[in-house]
Amino acid sequence: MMGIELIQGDITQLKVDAIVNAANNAMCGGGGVDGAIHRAAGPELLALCRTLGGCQTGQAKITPGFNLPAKYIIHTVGPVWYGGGNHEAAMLTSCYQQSLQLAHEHRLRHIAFPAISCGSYRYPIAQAAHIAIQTTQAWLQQNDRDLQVLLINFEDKTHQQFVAVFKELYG
Ligand code: AR6
Repeated sequence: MMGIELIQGDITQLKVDAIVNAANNAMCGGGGVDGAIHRAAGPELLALCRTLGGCQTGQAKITPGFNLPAKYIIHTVGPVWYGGGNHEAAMLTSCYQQSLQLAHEHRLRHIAFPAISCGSYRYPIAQAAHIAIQTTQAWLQQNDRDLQVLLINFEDKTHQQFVAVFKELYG
């Protein structure tokens, strides 16, 4: 499938144009992938994030990558899963679209997403995988056929769930 690759690994190690961070509204760091990115990027990241006024759920903001191998970090805030009746799907879709749009505006060619909302925010993995894959696919087709997108999962189990959804969608 055009421009999308599913891999297992640690997003902080990737030498891509941008990695996406599953941040929170305050943008002041946290646990999970957010904590790992802040540790690897170094304290300058937190100092800059504190000046950005936070980030609304479904929105995205870009910063340099500081000490990371990646040039930029695109911070997006996924929805907390409250059962699905609270606009969770629309907000998760928006996270992917806004992050891809920012990458496009900065003329980036290669970006990587973690499984946004799939940890502390409890989004069901298979449903999140559908949104990640279908939203990215549709966005690339309509807006930027040269952008390469990695969907990276830290844990093998969630990676396998993403692979299963990809096969279900595209064979
Ligand atoms: N590389 C790739 N994926 C990772 C890594 C890594 N180094 N570390 C964890 N993951 P989470 P959320 C996976 O909880 O659900 C934070 O405290 C992890 O296995 O990081 O959007 C923020 O500050 C899971 O599949 O993000 C927010 O408060 C996925 O990344 C809140 O958690 C997302 O899990 C955001 O929750």
